[in-house]
Formats: sequence, structure tokens, C-alpha cells
Amino acid sequence: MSTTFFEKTTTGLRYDWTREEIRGIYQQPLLDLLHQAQQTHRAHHPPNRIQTCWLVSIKTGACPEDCGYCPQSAHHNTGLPRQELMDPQETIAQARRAKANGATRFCMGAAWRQAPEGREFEAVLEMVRGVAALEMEVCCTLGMLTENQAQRLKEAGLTAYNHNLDTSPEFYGNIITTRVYEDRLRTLDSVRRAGITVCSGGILGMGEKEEDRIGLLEQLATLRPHPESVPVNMLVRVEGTPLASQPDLDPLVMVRTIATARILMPRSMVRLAAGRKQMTREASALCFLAGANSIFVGERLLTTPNPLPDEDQMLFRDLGLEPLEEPATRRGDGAGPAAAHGE
Ligand code: SAM
Ligand code: DTB
Ligand code: SF4
Repeated sequence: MSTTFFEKTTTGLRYDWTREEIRGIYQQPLLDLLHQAQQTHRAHHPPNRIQTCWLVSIKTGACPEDCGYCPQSAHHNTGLPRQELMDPQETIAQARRAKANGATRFCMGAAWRQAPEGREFEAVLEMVRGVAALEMEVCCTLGMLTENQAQRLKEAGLTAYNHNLDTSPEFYGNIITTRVYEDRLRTLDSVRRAGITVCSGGILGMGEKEEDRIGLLEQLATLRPHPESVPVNMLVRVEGTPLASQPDLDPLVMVRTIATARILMPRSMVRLAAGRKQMTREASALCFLAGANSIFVGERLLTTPNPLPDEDQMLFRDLGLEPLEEPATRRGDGAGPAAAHGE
């Protein structure tokens, strides 16, 4: 009997990747790397299908953390107007619009060091319930969470929690001083224990070395289970942040990192996240060839511009890509909650 698309996906996952192995994959000739990544991609995911995720900032600016890349940190003077927590019904109305535009995942971001307690947390729970009722995947990124908060978010219907490791443990202190890597790992653990899927990735172009990108991939690929979703962001340089004058990142670095992530975490959704506005269509196409199968759509990321819907429609048309219509968590290929228990 021939192996079906979905059966193939239950084998071959590894969590014991070493830095040397990862370096070997990352540093191979680009065309070999792309070939391997594309083979892995096609064994686990439908080709030419890209999930479209809608991102909205539900609470903007005045964040007490000092993340060097972030326009929302109160430590930097970026002139960004702050906005208090959005009204839940307004957020749910946006999710309805996102769904009407073909998005299957709705991601809500808040500029908090940690999720608050009380009235604001109740409002977030109301948003999660409302979006889940639209049968979309619901993702939140609210900063650090306690186990109890993770459980309440799960009960409200949260699909995924985004919490990026950003870079290697060695480089982390150069970018953020108000928290440590271990804090991030602890929140990821609470999310996992609550049965919520994990969305965790990083940012490239912050002045890190190749070894830091390899170190980030090692951290992600040795999490068991792997994060179901791995966003790879290209730094969006914002005036007033300490990283505003970083040199341009070679887009091939994005391509190599995405391809390596695809090979190490074959079942995960790999998202070409921030930075598409700064990239050429050709660079984006190479990222898809490398195994990226998810993007953010809509005119804005959290506070910075994203390609316009018309541009994305043209990109999909010209590359022959189609939006993944079903939420990825329901495909049953491991990129969903079932994986959290089955791996
Ligand atoms: N405050 C929460 C936190 O940090 O986890 C949630 C919101 S925060 C803005 C979400 C993620 O956006 C960060 O972890 C970071 O990876 C990414 N991000 C922030 N600013 C960015 C920038 N200028 N370029 C690329 N990615 C960025
Ligand atoms: C992720 O990895 N990237 C998104 C989402 N998760 C929350 C955020 C990108 C933010 C880019 C800068 C901005 O627009 O403020
Ligand atoms: Fe705050 Fe998140 Fe921005 Fe860091 S990345 S300053 S925690 S909003």
C-alpha cells in the first residue's frame, strides 16, 4: 500500500540535533540546502500552499522591556503613539474582516512584559473566545505567562501562543537586559503544559553572527515537541531604536535560516514573518522554496508596514501560490495540537 501524504509526516522527527549537525546543514552549498529543504517540505506539507495570518496590535507602546529592536519599548524614543487595550468587540470585528479576506489565523499582540491580571486579562479572554467562535486559529503574544494564565487562555479557546526566543542564548544579553533567556523558556513550558501550541522563532539582522542563528535553531529544534509554528523575522529597523542603523541583512541569510528550520523541524509551519516589505519578490520566492509556508497579511504588522494586500495577491498569482484554506491545526499532519501529545 502506498504511503499517504499524512502518514509520511509521523516519522523522522528528531530532537537531539547538535550544533555541529545544524552548522553542517546551514553551511552546505545553497542549492544543495534548497534541494534538501524542498524535499523535506514536500514530504510533510502540500506544495504551493501558504497560510495567511492576520496580525493586530491590541495594546501598543509603553512597554517596560528594553528589547533593542522594538519600537514599542518605553526605553526608546520612537515617537510611536501608545494605545490602551483595544475593545474586545472591536478586535473580534477585525477578526471577522480578516476571515473575510481569507486569513485562517488571527494573531493578537500586546506590548506587555507579562500578561496582566484582572480586567485586562478578562478582556483578552473575551477576545480569544470571540475569535475562536469564528473557527479561526487564535494566537496571542502577551509577554510572560503564568501556568494559570496559560490554562485560562486554553479554556477560552486559544490555539497558539507566540513567544520568540529571538536569537542564541549567548547573544541575547546584547539585545535585551530586562529579562533572561530562561524566562522565555519558562513561559514556553507553561504554554506547552496547558496544551496550547507553541509559536516561537527569532529575528535576523540584529548584528548577530552566523553562529547565533545556528544557536537559535538549535534551541528551537531541541524543544520537544518542536514549536508548531516558527516565525523567522527580518529586523524592521525603526528610527529611535538602538538597532536602527544596523546594516542591511543579506536576504540569502533569511533563505538559509528558513531552509535549515524546515529541515530540522519538518512538520512545523515556518513563517516568513516581519521584513517582507523590505525584501524583493525574488527573495520572498526563495524563502518559499526554502520551506516557508506561512506569512502575515494585512497592511500592517504590529506598528510597521507590511506589503499591501494587492501586492500579495499579485505575488501569489505570479508564483502560483494558494492560501491554505483550512486552519493548519486541523490538517492533522502534526502541525497542530495533536502533535503536542503524539510526538
Ligand atoms: N511583548 C510581547 C513579547 O515580546 O513577547 C509580545 C509582542 S512583541 C512585539 C512580539 C515579537 O515581535 C517579538 O518577540 C519580536 O520577535 C518581534 N519584533 C518586535 N519588533 C520587531 C522588529 N522591529 N523587527 C522584527 N521583529 C520584531
Ligand atoms: C512575530 O514573530 N512577528 C510578529 C508577531 N510574531 C507578533 C511581530 C513583528 C513585529 C514587527 C515590528 C512591528 O510591526 O512593530
Ligand atoms: Fe515589549 Fe515585546 Fe517590544 Fe520587547 S518585543 S519591548 S517585550 S513589546
